[in-house]
Amino acid sequence: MRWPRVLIAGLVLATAGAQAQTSLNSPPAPKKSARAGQAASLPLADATVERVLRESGEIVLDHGDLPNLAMPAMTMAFDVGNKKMLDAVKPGDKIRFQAEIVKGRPTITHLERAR
Ligand SMILES: [Cu+2]
Repeated sequence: MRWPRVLIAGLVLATAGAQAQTSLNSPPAPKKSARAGQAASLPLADATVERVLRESGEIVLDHGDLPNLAMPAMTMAFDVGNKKMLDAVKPGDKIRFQAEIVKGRPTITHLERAR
């Protein structure tokens, strides 16, 4: 037996209507919260990536002054606050970053490419 065309059209319209209703009623996407706490106010420091040490989860940076850590410019290894940072950079990359002491170790808490 064939479905009457009118019935099929009605079902399609009803389904489309339900979807439209759903999207109209869905709440707006939550706004991204502002970066919390101290990190937001730390200045970005300049650095060049020297090495990426995947085994130990560290990045060696030739970095400029880090006033918040009372550190002059030097080359040293930092822990990463997020393992994805290890994939985001390679030796020779110029970056801007923030570092803080986390669990007693200097740790990159923010990292972005230098423009
Ligand atoms: Cu240092």
